[in-house]
Amino acid sequence: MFHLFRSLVPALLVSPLLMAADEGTKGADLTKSKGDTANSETPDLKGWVRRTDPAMEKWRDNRFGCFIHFGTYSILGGQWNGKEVPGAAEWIKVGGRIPSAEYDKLVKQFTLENFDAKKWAADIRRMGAKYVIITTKHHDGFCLWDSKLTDYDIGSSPTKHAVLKELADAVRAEGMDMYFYYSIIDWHHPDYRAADPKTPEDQAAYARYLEFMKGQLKELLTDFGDIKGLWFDGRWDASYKNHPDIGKGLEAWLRELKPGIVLGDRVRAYDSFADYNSGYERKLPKTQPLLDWEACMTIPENSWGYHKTWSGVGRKTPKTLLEMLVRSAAMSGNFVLNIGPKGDGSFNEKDVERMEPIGVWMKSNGASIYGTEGLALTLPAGTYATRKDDKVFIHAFQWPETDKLPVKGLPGKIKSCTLMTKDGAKSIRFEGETLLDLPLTAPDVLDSVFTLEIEK
Ligand code: H79
Repeated sequence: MFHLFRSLVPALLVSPLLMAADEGTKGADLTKSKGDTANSETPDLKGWVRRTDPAMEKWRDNRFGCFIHFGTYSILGGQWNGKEVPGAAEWIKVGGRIPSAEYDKLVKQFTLENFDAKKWAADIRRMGAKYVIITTKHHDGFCLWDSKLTDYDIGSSPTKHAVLKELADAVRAEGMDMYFYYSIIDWHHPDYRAADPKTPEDQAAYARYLEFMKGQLKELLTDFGDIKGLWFDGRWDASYKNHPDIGKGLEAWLRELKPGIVLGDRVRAYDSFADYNSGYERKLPKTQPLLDWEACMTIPENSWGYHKTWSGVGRKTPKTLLEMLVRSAAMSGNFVLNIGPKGDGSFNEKDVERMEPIGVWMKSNGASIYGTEGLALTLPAGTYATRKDDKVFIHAFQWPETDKLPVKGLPGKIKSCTLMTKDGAKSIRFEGETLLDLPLTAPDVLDSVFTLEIEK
């Protein structure tokens, strides 16, 4: 069923009807967007050098981030003319073949009567995330801040809220780091080109677009306080991908503008990595990559923006999402969970139902995630290991079927072992590398964590 859906959607997108429907996207050939694919799982690091400065160490220590997809598409919630549009809700302009004249009217409906940046930040902090990445501009080109370089922005909407400014301040007030997502693709800007520009006119237009983009990025890094990094998207169009010097030049310019900035490798054109591999979209690596990496994950199968109904494959459970976070930490990577707030500015209850239990777990077990790295042990299925200093954390998503748990390959002898329960950490007996006399049932319905202190 799902595979059928997947093969149908691109077919729908190459329809000549779509091409004819939208005059406003001349330069941006919407059918050409193939999406990003992870760059690695290859031992070829392409000259990548591991950063060890404090900004990058902080990025690593954070381990858990929250992505927010928010824009005028959030008003539609995946529906157009009363019908669910197949595909991701933030792609609805394409999937629903909505003409620009219609789509652009959404700006006037962006009232955000229920937006509260402090509540967003507090809820995200309670989930246990240490950093937030928000879509400042997605492929549709709508800007979530009042940019001097375009009127296709929140400044033209009825809302009083300065969403980015309010959110960046609230996120920092909650002790989290603020990151900005920015799409290189722009379905709205007349100078954007998806195809490799060949004529002098197209080349001049695309050069103007790149300057526009730099101007916008400068606003984003200047007017919103300390922004820790940028998360680029949309590097796959030929105009960008075929000219790796553009990305490299942009990156050098950004590093000069903001020393210490953390940049995912989507700023580059697949030819090499920036600070980390950000290509793991809706998937995790199979084995631990050799370089820093981050996975980003949706709750529905494939929608980042708010989706009212989503009749495709169901939404992931808190346990599935938490297991992805733990598996990421166990492979020394970061995990970013996406939420899609509603057009009125309130959170989607379906997202909150997942954020809350993850937050409860993180509150008791955060030490087994933050600042940890992966550790390759021989463990039963559904069991993973992270480590920090002299502590090893064993995560049991699947509770052992006997009262013993063998833990093979520890870096030293076990000095002590505890198991986190509702009444706090309980001491666990062990012999050599085997944990003994385990309770009959898992103390935590999501992930029960053993903390092993290892002799140095
Ligand atoms: O912002 C999120 C996505 O919208 C963006 N990257 C993440 C972080 C992204 N852009 N493109 N892609 C992901 C991959 C392309 C998917 C597509 Fe489709 C398949 C475009 C057309 C067919 C999914 C299904 C989106 C629309 C229909």
